[in-house]
Amino acid sequence: MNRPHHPPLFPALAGAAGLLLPAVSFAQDAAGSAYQATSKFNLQPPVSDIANQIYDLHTLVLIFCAVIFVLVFGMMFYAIIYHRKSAGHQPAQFHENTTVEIVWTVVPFVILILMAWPATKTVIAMKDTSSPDLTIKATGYQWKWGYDYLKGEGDLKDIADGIAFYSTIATTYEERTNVKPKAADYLLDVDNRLVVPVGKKVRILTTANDVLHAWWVPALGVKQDAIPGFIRDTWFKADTIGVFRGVCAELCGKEHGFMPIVVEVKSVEDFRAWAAERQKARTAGGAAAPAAASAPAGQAAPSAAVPASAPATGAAARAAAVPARGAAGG
Ligand SMILES: [Cu+2]
Repeated sequence: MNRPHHPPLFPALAGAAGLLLPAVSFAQDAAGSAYQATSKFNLQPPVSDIANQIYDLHTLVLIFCAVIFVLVFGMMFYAIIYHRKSAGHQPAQFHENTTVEIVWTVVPFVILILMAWPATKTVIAMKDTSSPDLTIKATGYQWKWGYDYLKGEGDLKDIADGIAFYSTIATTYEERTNVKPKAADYLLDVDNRLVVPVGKKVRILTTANDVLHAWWVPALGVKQDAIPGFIRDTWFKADTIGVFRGVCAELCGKEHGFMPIVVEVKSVEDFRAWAAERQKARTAGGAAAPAAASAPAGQAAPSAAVPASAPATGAAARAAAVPARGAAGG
């Protein structure tokens, strides 16, 4: 595993859970991907510093819970079995016992501090969206995501500025209803992936067009509500090239389960090439936008309808992206 940050806090435990997988399982783009290569009983392998911290916090707190569980239940069953009334034991009295009261106040307090200290550090780091290399707005719609690459700040601010598209589930209705066999990334595949560069700080602004949604990609350690009329932000810096999947994490209506998120992390050079290609298509498609918006029927129809309520510039930019959607989605 390519892990530029510190190793897992408890490698033996993580290893036992089957998490120390070879790097190849993270680099692969094809069916399966990292999402399915992982243990069903643990978190996804983290691919960002924040996700690493979240992983370690999870492990740390789980160990606290396990130790407390064993001690409390061990004590309880020991008392029930060996100090039972039928064996002739009288109950001990602890009323007004200052020592006991101090101990059962101080011990939980210390445990809480031991958990809160690292958790607070991580939460503060999660909220630090300053100095990004790239800024992307993610808008939640019932039921898809819209992405606008913004002219934010940093190295890459001009590269992708103005690129905008919808990202709609690629799983077909036939797959959902068992008419056709289910694809490998069932319910976790989209027509247009969010493409980002590796090792760069990507700031995601979240908002929504209708109801609450939430943009959640576990492997990147990102989860942020998308709220109509408000802008929230979050960030990630992907450690490895690959494809990472998430879902909308806020119950948002009947197709809440059908608006996945797919982030494709490319090398910086590949990202530049991708952005240049998109920019070319955008400028070339500008004049033809109205025709393109009305052309695709069937599956593409909802996206053609949505821009009516979106800002005019965004609508035009997305309309230009529609032909690419049609070609990719088939
Ligand atoms: Cu949603």
